[in-house]
Amino acid sequence: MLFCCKKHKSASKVAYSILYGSDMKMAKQELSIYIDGTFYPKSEAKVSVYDHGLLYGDGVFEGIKAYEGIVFKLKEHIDRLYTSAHSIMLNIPISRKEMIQAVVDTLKKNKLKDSYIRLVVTRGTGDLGLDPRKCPKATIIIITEPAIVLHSKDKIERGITAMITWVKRDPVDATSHEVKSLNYLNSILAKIESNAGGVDEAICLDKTGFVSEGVAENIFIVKDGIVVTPPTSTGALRGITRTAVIKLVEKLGHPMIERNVTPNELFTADEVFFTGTAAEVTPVREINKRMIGEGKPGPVTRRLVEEFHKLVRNPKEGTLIK
Ligand code: PXG
Repeated sequence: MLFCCKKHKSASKVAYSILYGSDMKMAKQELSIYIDGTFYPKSEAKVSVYDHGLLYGDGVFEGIKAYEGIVFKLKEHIDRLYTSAHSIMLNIPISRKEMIQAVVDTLKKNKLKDSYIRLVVTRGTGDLGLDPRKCPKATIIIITEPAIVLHSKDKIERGITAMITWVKRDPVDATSHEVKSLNYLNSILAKIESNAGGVDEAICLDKTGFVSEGVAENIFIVKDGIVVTPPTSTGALRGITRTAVIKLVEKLGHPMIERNVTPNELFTADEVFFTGTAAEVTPVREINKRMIGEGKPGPVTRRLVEEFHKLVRNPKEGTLIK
């Protein structure tokens, strides 16, 4: 028995308020979750305890955001999902086009225009034992929630605090974040350290001591007008926001370089910022108690925050929910 409820059942047990569109109309309706082509009410959306995504972290995922009816870079996220799946030899039983449609359908079903979308493909249900051959078919899950806020508006305006943690980014010959897999313990450990250290975010180095990325964000520095970001060979994810921001930096006329960055370069940068689907462009004002630049978001970062907000609302940069 895979799931515990009947197909296309939409009756709600727990009333859930969805903020829909600009009129903020409250609709008392439980969110629907897509599992393998069927919608389930959130309270009844379940997968088997024998799913290898749960048992072994065997699977891949994407975190995507929709802004005002446009799913930002949906095609790119779907491409990365299938690339990640290819890398771990996981066969996704539907096409990329069908997956895009499934995401749009889930958003429409939930009447969401501004949303955080979590797309998960696990190895599927199988017997105990980690051999993926035990799982005949992958499980596809699409969760769409009203948009999440990682850091408050006030924090973004002031810049956040961060620390370099002892937790090294998993190397590229291990469960590297080059693949967006369900193995996130490396990032979670780093996050636990930043929580314990009383700062907003953690920064991971690679095994050789170069800066890699945050827990779920890529990192950039600005020094003397030049913008630098570490390569993915440090075990960092090729972030979709990272790619978009690299293009924005170039469009704004700043030199943009991808190269190794040392912790010293972080401490002495004029500006540091994170990028990510949830993080968007987040200025960093302090790292390991060292003030970054003037201790507030610098001009390049501020401009990028502004431009990024415009970019995500540009219909050409995403897929329309229609
Ligand atoms: N590095 C890592 C390890 C990530 O997990 C990024 C960088 C930024 O990539 P994108 O493509 O988003 O620019 C990520 C992204 C979540 C969540 O729910 C995680 C991510 C994105 C959205 C939501 O924790 N990770």
